[in-house]
Formats: sequence, C-alpha cells, structure tokens
Amino acid sequence: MKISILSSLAFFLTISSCSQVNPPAPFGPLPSDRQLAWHELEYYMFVHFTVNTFTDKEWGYGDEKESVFNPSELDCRQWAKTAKDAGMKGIIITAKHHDGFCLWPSPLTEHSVKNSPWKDGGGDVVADLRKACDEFGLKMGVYLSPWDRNSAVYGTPEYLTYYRNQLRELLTNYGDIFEVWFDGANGGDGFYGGARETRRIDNKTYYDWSNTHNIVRELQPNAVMFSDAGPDIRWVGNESGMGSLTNWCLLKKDEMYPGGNFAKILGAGHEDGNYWVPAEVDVSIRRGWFYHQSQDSLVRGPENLMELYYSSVGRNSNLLLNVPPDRRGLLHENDVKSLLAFKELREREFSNELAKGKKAVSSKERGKEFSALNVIDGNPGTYWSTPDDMTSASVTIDLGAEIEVNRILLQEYIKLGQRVQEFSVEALIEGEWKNLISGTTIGYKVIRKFPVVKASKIKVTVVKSKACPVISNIELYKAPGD
Ligand code: FUL
Repeated sequence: MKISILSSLAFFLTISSCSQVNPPAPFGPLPSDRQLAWHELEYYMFVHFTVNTFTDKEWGYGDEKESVFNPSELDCRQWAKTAKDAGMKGIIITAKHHDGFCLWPSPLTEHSVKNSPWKDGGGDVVADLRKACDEFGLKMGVYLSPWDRNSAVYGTPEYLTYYRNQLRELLTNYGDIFEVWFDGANGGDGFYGGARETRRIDNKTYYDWSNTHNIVRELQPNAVMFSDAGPDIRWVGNESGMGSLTNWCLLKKDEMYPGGNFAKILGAGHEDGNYWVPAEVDVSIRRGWFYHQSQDSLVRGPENLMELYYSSVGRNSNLLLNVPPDRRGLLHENDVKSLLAFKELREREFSNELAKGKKAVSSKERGKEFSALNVIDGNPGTYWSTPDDMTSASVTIDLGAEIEVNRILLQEYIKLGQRVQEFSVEALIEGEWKNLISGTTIGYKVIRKFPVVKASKIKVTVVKSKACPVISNIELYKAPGD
C-alpha cells in the first residue's frame, strides 16, 4: 500500500515536471536595469536655456557677459507642471551649453548665474528645477556640454579636470539624475578666456570618455548616459525627429565615439551589435534649440507632434522633445498650448483598444505559460513564445465581430533580447486575409498606422527572428479618422 502511494506520487511528480516548460534563454545583448527603466519613460522634455536665450543665438561664443542672463519671471514649476500635464516623464536641462555659462553657481567658474542679476546672483536654476521635478513627480537629467567656448583651458588636460569636477557637482548636489547627456559638438572657434581663437581637439582621444563615465557610474549608478556612441543610449543620427523603421537596440559601440561621423549608422543601429544601446530621438518644438521670439509663430502644432510621436516612440525610440523657455524664464504660451493639445490628441488616438480580453491563438506555442493570450492580457511581464527551434510563427486575435481597426502596437519582451527581424500584419476581411503591414524590427515598442479596415481577425506573423520570438504585447486601435 505504502509503495503504491509513493509510486503514484512519483508518477504525478514526473508528469507535472514534464509539463513545466522552461522560458526561452536570453538571446544576444540584453538591456541593463537602468536601460529597462529608461525604455519605459518613452517621452520627456529637453530644456535649452542659457545666455543664448537673451542674445538670440543658438551657439554662444563664450564671451557673453553674465549680466545678460536676467529672466524676469523664471519659474521651473511652470516647466514641470507643463511637462506633467503633457504626459512627459522627466526634464533634461542644459546645465551648461557650449558657451560655458553655468545655470548653477559652480565654485569652479565665475561664468555662471552667481554673477548674473537674476536673484542678485543668489539663484540656482538646477536646484529650482530639482524642486519642481520632485513636486510634480518627474525625473531630472542634465546636459553638460563637453565643448566649452568660455574656458581658457579648453583643449588642454586641465580642462578635463574642470569638466569632471563640474560633473561631480551636478551628480552630487542635485538628487537622483536619470540621464546624463553628452553632446557631440566639439571644438572650433571661441572666446577661450580671451584668446579668441580656434581650438581643435581629437574626438577619439581628448576626452578620455571611459574615465568620465566611471564618475557617472560611481555617483549615479542608476543614470543612463547618452552620446553618439552611448554607452547606454545612442543619438538617432538626426535632429528632425525621425526614428528609423528598422531599429536595433544594438550597437558595436567600441567602434564609435562622440562627435564622429556615424549619423547614418545610428538610426538603425547594428543588427549584429554586441551591446544594448537603444536610440533616443531629440528634436525641438521650434526651429531652434533656444528661444527666439521670431519663432513664436513657428511652434509645431499638435498634429505635427503626433507625427513625431509615431516616428520616435512608434519606432522603438524614446522622444526627447525640446521646449525652450523664453526671456521671462517661462515656456511660451504657444508651446504650452500645443503640448497640451498633443496630449489630448494622443489620448483620443489611443482611447479605443480593441484586442484586450478578446481571443488569441497561435500557430505554435511553447507551453501553456507562453500562450498567445499573454499578448492581450495587458501584463508586460507575460509573453507568447514558441519552441526554441521555431523562429517563424503567428498569433491571431479574434475580434469576435467585424470591427474597424487602423493602428497596431507591438512589443517584444526585451529582457530576453531583441529578436524579431521581420514581421507582417494581416486582417481577415469578409473571409479573406489581406496584408496590412510588412515590417522589420520591433524591440521595446512599435506603433504602426494603416488605413481603416473592417476585420474580424488580425494576424501578426513573425516572419524571421534571430531566435524563438518573445512577444509581450499586441494592442489594436481604431483612431479617429483614417
Ligand atoms: C547639438 C548642439 O550643438 C545643439 O546646440 C543642441 O544642444 C543639440 C541638442 O545638440 O549637438
């Protein structure tokens, strides 16, 4: 009797362990935790503000008098409130642009707010922004221009010490920083402490980037670092808001350096890249990065911003949208109006999700825990997958009736790597399958438009993948209009 209980227990254990299927092994380079957190931010604000705002320039020469910096109503709360109301998750500020003027009262230079008339030299824009970001639940990031047209020692090793000590100040005194922005514009003519000359540096060697990166890791281990070449986040290769349709989060970053000539590569990344370095789209709501009154009527409208959203967030990139404060130190009314209208437009566009709670089946699934239903359960932690050797398969969502659809959102479970190389989307229309989209990469997120169809089923096929697909999310929408 005893023996038979034991043997049936053993039998039961064997059966249940057989039905347990392992998750797919990670494939290729993987995102770090700080990169995963960054992906989820998707949309945040860039703030370009310095002496240029008052001199009507885009690049200050470095000889601007501190006295020109004199905003009459500077209010970082207004920036943060606008960002929050617009649905953004953070703000990155130009703590120092190429002109070398510091928005915080650095003890290392006289060229800062401390010698300006603003608050009689007692102000600190970075500290004010910190407070405002905390109040509105936003993350804060800093841009510290490596090129400094004010510094007398720019171009010498001494400048590196100065630059790194400035970075230390920003990363020590202003709370948690989510992103550090290292710009690629480097060297050229400038004031340089009165020398007024041209100074060229070697992009590859001068900055000794790895030792600067160590400082960020030491002081802000959760911060991601942006530059043309990462190490964590890469430039998308243009400033017009265009993410690449094929967009690998992978990059051979060891072959690259900030300020190099890599714009063409940066959009798509490297399919065979050996590091996870996803793309960020930086673009301005106006023609310039800094405020110019002459551009007040040239602010991007909500529809234009919606297009930017599709070409950035919709193409596996984050959107860093620049909104420059004016001479009052406020975001201009036209910009604010446009941002809020864009928020409404976005909400309308994505208010009508059609796949959640419907039926979904796959041509093949790895096991019960990896069923097709996971792509429509609204849970980013679950995913559909296939057996290891299967790199092409499809999921069909049964909408239950013929309904209108014109948008699709797809996400890979990127914790296990970026895999999909080619996909297609088809619709069952009056009993016939019709192709809607042929695509390449997916990654963290892809959102695609297609003309309205009345479909009873939507089929997503992974046509080609580096390893078995891991798809965490499929959403379908009927956005207003076509
Ligand atoms: C560029 C800079 O030269 C521009 O002034 C701006 O800051 C832009 C975001 O990056 O490289």
